[in-house]
Amino acid sequence: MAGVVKSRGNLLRLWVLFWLFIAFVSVSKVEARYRHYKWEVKYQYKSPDCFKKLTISINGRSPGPTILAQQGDTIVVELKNSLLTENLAVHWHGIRQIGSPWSDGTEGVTQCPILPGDNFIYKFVVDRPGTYLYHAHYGLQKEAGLYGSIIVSVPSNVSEPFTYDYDHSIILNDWYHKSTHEQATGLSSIPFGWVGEPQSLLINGRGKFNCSLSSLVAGVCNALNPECSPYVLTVIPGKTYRLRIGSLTSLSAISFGMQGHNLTVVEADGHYVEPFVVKNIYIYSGETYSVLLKANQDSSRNYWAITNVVSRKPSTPNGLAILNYHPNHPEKLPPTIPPTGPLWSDTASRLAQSFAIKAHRGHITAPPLKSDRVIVLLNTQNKIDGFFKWSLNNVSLTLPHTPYLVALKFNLTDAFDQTPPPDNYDSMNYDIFSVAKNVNATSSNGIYRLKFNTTVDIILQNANTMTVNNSETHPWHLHGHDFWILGYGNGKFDMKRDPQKYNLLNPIMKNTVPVHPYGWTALRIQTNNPGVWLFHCHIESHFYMGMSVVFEAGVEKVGKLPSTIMGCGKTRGFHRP
Ligand SMILES: *[C@@H]1O[C@H](CO)[C@@H](O)[C@H](O)[C@H]1NC(C)=O
Ligand SMILES: *[C@@H]1O[C@H](CO)[C@@H](O)[C@H](O)[C@H]1NC(C)=O
Ligand SMILES: *[C@@H]1O[C@H](CO)[C@@H](O)[C@H](O)[C@H]1NC(C)=O
Ligand SMILES: *[C@@H]1O[C@H](CO)[C@@H](O)[C@H](O)[C@H]1NC(C)=O
Ligand SMILES: *[C@@H]1O[C@H](CO)[C@@H](O)[C@H](O)[C@H]1NC(C)=O
Ligand SMILES: *[C@@H]1O[C@H](CO)[C@@H](O)[C@H](O)[C@H]1NC(C)=O
Ligand SMILES: *[C@@H]1O[C@H](CO)[C@@H](O)[C@H](O)[C@H]1NC(C)=O
Ligand SMILES: *[C@@H]1O[C@H](CO)[C@@H](O)[C@H](O)[C@H]1NC(C)=O
Ligand SMILES: [Cu+2]
Repeated sequence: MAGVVKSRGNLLRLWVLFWLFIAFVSVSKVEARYRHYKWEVKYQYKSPDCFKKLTISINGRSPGPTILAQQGDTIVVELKNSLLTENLAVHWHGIRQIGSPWSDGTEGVTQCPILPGDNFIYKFVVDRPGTYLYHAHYGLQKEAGLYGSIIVSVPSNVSEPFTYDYDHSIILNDWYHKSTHEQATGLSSIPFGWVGEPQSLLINGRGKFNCSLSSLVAGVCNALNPECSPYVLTVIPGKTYRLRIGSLTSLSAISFGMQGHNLTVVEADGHYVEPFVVKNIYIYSGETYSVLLKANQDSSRNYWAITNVVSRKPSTPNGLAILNYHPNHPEKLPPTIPPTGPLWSDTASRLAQSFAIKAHRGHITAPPLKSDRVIVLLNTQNKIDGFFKWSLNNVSLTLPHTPYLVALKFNLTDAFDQTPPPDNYDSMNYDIFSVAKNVNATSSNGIYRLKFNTTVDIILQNANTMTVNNSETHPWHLHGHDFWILGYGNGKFDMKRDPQKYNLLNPIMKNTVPVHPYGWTALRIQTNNPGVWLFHCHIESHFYMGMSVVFEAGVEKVGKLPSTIMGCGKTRGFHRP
């Protein structure tokens, strides 16, 4: 009897302990703040601009789900590649991946591709608050619709240098009707097949293609499809909105504006900006901005939100959304025709806006005053064996089949060219204002090995393309780091004079920056994140055509690599689980 009572007591105690344990586990889970996502990636027919197209979706959606997290959280994304016939890799754009360089999601650099049918787990810490993005990083796959936003809020006891009532994310994109396969084939063929200008601009995955221009069979383009009704942003009169705007265009530099309203820029790529007011914000692929919008205009009507192409002569209609003042009907069209946006060729106003972006006075991270190494990268359009390419200092990057990160950790010296690309170009004899006398370049998969924990300046030098009187805007994106933007200028960078004009007082830090036509942009980075990191033009086709370099720093400090990133190229014999 006593034994029974005793064991009952034990049972009870066990029961209580069990629940205490469960309670403890769930509390500690909350404190550790793991955010789990299960994503299935597959093709689906979608009509984001009324034109039916095969689109890569995440859990049925494009743009994909927004990742909402708080600073310090660990994000775990369990990805299933259900594309059937295509590899996959997903990059977490703006997340530095400190301590997890194998989760950067860059095929050929930090991992082997995820094979059709396979699962892959990305796990990383979002160590800084701000507005970030994610997108596919395999071939031209981002263009097919695999993209979305990451929003990292500050801890509840931390305040930001501005206030607002509500938060909205707006993701901008351009959209092509041709498949990525057709585009990639064109880009790597003789004769060359350029992708051309996009068919439409999307705001939160919605745009409008003029269906009467499509001579295709009925049902392919349907102007009344609810999937392509304009995105509606509803506001309450008198309130202030933080719009977290990100661009993941494949080609276009764009401007975004709200009819009749000003926008106050407060954040850029996760860094607080000394606020300034604009009518429209220029945004380059890979950039994010937070702007404050005050709903303080005549609230009896709705307004247009517009995006339009800049920098390239546009042939894409402007993207439109509706700014809806509650309680007007959300689909009530604004009473006026949409504004046109700034002129595409107004390079001066775009340069002026680049200059205006400075670190917030209360949030300045001082840059090192001197650098240990300067790398000048001349951006040129070239030919190699008759194929069109883009190059840096005459070298066009070809990604190796074996990821650099694995090759470097395992000393696989035959996995890529061990000769580093040059730190400069023949600036004395190269005329950046004309088509090069010899447009031929070379291709290589060699990389820049940077000394760990040093300061490196990168000068992006723009030039004329292979077309007379033409220089393009290139948005450069760095993985694994934010850089300080020390300056912009027109013409050829002067190694002696221009550094004297660097802004060392309040330079903004970013992860993506434009180099303007015929201009230069000077960046400073600290090589304090062990790993192998891409630095590339964020225009999909330019990257595909070799407009990229790779930086390695401190790879010997990288911890044990997960075997899930291996299995391809020279790591084929290495174990995959
Ligand atoms: C916020 O709280 C965390 C721990 O809860 C603490 O480490 C941090 O210092 C606090 N920050 C501020 C600005 O109070
Ligand atoms: C659509 O294209 C047709 C045919 O070119 C043209 O007549 C019409 O005005 C266009 N509609 C819009 C809204 O641009
Ligand atoms: C927008 O800013 C400009 C220049 O600062 C100012 O003249 C204009 O009145 C502002 N418009 C609104 C709607 O606040
Ligand atoms: C450039 O490359 C092409 C094709 O390989 C070759 O025919 C041509 O002679 C080269 N031009 C120069 C100036 O070297
Ligand atoms: C690779 O080479 C480095 C330096 O030569 C050495 O320290 C390291 O142990 C080697 N790693 C492997 C996996 O062989
Ligand atoms: C680029 O490389 C090609 C091929 O090696 C060479 O002919 C050409 O002169 C180089 N151009 C420049 C600007 O260095
Ligand atoms: C980086 O270098 C600085 C001095 O330049 C030193 O204080 C710091 O400890 C170094 N950090 C690492 C991780 O080596
Ligand atoms: C060069 O192109 C610009 C537009 O990008 C144009 O305004 C200018 O007139 C052109 N100059 C010449 C000499 O063709
Ligand atoms: Cu480019």
